[in-house]
Amino acid sequence: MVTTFEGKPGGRGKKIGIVAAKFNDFVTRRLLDGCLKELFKHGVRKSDITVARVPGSLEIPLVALRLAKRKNIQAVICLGAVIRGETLHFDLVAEGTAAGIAHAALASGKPVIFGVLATETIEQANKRSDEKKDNKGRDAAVDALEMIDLMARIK
Ligand code: INI
Repeated sequence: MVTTFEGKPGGRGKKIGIVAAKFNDFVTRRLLDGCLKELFKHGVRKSDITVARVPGSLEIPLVALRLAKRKNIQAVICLGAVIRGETLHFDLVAEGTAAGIAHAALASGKPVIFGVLATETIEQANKRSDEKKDNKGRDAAVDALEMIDLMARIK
């Protein structure tokens, strides 16, 4: 028999940290909004959510790890928007952020969810942070709840 583990995204009693970059705030505030609404929809209480705003995506990993190490936080959601400009900076920021967030998950042993957009254009970033349709912040909220449940099932 195959043993299969799968998490379900229940929000009741869940304690969540969110780290959201202020860089490209016109995108990240919509990601944060979508994320919060989705958490509330799943039954997460306002008082069980801690939000930290950081200057840019590269600052996300350090703060995500700090939050993930807190006893009263079960998962951290990272929100940012890296939009390609004319420089090499895009690759440095996008790759550094992704690697740092993965490190925060492994170093803390808790789910640290990658809700950072890396897009070629502003239009693509707008599309993936839409209030009504696609919203990566909303997806990240569901992923966090699902991962908390999955980790609890795999002892
Ligand atoms: N930070 C972002 O979140 N998105 C970007 O697109 C971006 N670009 O392109 O430069 C960006 N840079 C700032 C960076 O994350 C740090 O805040 C900064 O380098 C200070 O450490």
